Amino acid sequence: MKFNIPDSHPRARSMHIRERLIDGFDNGLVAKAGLIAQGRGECFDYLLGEKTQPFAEKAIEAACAMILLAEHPVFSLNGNVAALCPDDVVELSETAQMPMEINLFYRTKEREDALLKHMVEHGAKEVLGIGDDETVQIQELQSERRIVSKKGIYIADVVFVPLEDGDRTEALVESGKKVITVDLNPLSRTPKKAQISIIDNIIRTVPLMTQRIHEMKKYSEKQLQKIIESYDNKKILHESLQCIISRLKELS
Ligand code: PTJ
Repeated sequence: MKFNIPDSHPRARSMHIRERLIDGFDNGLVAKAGLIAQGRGECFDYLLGEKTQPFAEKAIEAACAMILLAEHPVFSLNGNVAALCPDDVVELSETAQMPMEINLFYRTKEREDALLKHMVEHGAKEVLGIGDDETVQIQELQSERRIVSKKGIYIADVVFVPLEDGDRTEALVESGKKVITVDLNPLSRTPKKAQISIIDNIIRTVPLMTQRIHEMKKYSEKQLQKIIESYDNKKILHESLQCIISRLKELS
């Protein structure tokens, strides 16, 4: 059932975003746990002021440099991200020449089929990890996320894994890959394990990354390298927590 959210509602934007997840769940894209994950994310977004903060901008710049320097960057896509911003995902994947691969924690054939259909409807030309695409298993991992594409995550040197669980991030890092994540919760295990953690809402991050990739394509390899070398993920996580602390102080 569709509910009318008046534009005058002070939380209209957030509620419209929430509706995308609910529609995604009704259409078989989003896992039940995905609705819970969104609620958790919303809470941290409140604390972060619902805007892209300077520490997230720095992480976005480093992430774009890493993707531009990568030989095989891959965008690992789950149900929440596909439901929240499919057009932006397709645009980023094309701009960065970073193929997308569907990789689900709550993996079912029905969800895979629904996600493939959804992404194709939103302009995706190729989606790895499902259908006829050949897959293999990552040894370090127990969950359903261990099944990866031979043309995608398996050979990737850089994997972009927004809204991820800590185990797989750890497994990917252990297998020698560089991991970039997006997570609103700086206390979560994933941002602690990833090499680059963008503490921001995926809805805001993906279009910003496309914009930065366009700009940074003009940079030399040396410039991109320098950006990565001067990036410190621990400092970024520290700054994000400081931001939450000062906002709470201000609000109280
Ligand atoms: O589609 P599947 O089967 O692969 O499952 C996807 C979910 C998200 C359900 C699964 O990966 C999961 O359970 O994830 P977690 O462990 O709940 O972690 C999700 C993280 O994403 C949490 O730390 C949330 O705070 C964060 N998050 C939620 N919504 C957003 C977000 N981060 C950025 N932008 C959001 N919109």
